[in-house]
Amino acid sequence: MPKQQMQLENNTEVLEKIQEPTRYKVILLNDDYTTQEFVMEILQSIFHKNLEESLNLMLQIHHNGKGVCGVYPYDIAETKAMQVRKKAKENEFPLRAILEKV
Ligand code: TYC
Repeated sequence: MPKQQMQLENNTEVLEKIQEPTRYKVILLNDDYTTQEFVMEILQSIFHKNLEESLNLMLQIHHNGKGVCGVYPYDIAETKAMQVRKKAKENEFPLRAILEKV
């Protein structure tokens, strides 16, 4: 194999090895039944937003239909989405959380 080509392949290999793991957006979807207070409580307790951030994000979701609550490695994103679903179920709200690849 010509030296240049080998060099190129080696660099490609190195570049692949140092890629950061894919991260995932946790997205909350709007609905007509979950209360605004409950969504704010979710944003504060699970996504560590302060009062102002949680109000702004909740209103953004309310008006635009969906909103990004945070970006995390897969396991953390999935855990947070599950925590949202569990709390929503316990409180009998239809609030939905989905993941989307960054
Ligand atoms: N639209 C809801 C209401 O007016 C509030 C809401 C906001 C629900 C964000 C879900 O992800 C959501 N009660």
